[in-house]
Amino acid sequence: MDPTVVLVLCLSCLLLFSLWKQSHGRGNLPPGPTPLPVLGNLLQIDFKDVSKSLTKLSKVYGPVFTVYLGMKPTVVMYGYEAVKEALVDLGEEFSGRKDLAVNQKVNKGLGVIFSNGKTWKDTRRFSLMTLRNFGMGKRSIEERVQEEARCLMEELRKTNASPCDPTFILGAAPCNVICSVIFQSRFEYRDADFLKLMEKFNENFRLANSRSAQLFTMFPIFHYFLPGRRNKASKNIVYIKNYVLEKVKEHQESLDINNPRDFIDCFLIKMEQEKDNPQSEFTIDNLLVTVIDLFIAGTETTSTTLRYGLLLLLKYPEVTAKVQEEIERVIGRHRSPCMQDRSRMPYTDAVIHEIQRFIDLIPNNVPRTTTGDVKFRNYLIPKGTPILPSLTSMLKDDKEFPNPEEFDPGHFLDKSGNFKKSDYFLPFSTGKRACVGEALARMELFLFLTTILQNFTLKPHVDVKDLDTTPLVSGLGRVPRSYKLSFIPV
Ligand code: LZ1
Repeated sequence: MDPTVVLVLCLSCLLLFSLWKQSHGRGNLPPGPTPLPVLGNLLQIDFKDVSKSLTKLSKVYGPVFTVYLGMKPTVVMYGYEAVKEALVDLGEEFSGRKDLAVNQKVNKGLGVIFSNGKTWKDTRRFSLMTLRNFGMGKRSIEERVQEEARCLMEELRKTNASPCDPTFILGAAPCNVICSVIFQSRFEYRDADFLKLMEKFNENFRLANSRSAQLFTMFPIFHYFLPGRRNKASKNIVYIKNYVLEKVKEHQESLDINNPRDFIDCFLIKMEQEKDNPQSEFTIDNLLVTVIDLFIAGTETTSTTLRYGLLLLLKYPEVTAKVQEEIERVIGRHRSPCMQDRSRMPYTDAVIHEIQRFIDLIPNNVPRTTTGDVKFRNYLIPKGTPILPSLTSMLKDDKEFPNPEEFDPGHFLDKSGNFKKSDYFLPFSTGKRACVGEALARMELFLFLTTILQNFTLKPHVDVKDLDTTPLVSGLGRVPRSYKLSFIPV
């Protein structure tokens, strides 16, 4: 048969099949724009800013709607009520994780970010406990962050007040905190192993956050045509796994069950305790994936928030001056900031909340799925349906935060200048999948930013009005445009 005829026949079948699948809408899904065959609602979504497109759609279809990203329906929760009802009130039903296509081969369902079911539950509980400082030995997590903050300050001093792009150094500090928590000790910023490790993670982040990665997520079939990028990402993970495995072996040789030094020691002790349980989730394989997950979650996110935060502090020097005044008054110049200081620093606390609210780092959450068929409001959402709980919809809510597109620490202050909490402040999401690293991230943001502002004045290199604080939006996360600044010693 003529190959053209075969092709046309195949395409027609595919089209009919996708039409059939859509019209036989499994379950009773929420309303939404009519999907095209194969493409779904692709034409209604701007991939430079998915969350803005979802905002527009929510104005037409309400707080719960369905969009077809490709052939598959995804249910969007938009606004505080819908997100809370799903992620908290129906926490268990909405606690599934949708595997990002890039990861399937690599993590084999292990770890804490992309796992599900019992593996996820046991690994999550263990990671939360360990990161909360239960059993991580003598050195607290706070001390580790303070140590890193001091090294960061020394490194910034070495720039001699000359203009620099802060991306590398603000990436190295959070990465090193994770190293300190996992491997016991931090690295020198020029350490070859450390640089190699960072480079591998950075490259994978770029691959995962790219436009083509989003395309792959929607149309996994493209993987078979364009395997190059995925292989590159897998290679990087293999390198990291081998590195971590070497470290694990060193830890096994020097392990003292009564004195765990770090996350790996705690995990090895847990393995030992559960060695007679054939169902135990605590295996070397799971340790390797969990460690990688802590790096994935803990490095780029905190680093981007710090870099975006400094850009905002450059843009609003009057805000920065007030923070510095508060630091001077509460901490002074001669000791390192500590977490106890935060409760006496409402303005600084408000500024950090406002940075996180304004930048809206992960606008559509990390995609979830339903763990079973769920009745939600008047709809029936089938098991395994991808769910996007919009974090933008809460962080940019115009009743909770008047003028939500403006950077204004007043969003978190009452009339007398006390810190004002908001239920809508959920940059770490909420419910059973809420960020495991929230406490650690907030500690780093507070200690790093106060240490920097205690020791340096920030000087921009263009006119303040030319600093562009709108994001370069891409896939999962929002990234600021690049900029230069000088750190002038106080
Ligand atoms: C995550 C992040 C990024 C991707 C997946 C999980 N947790 C940041 N925190």
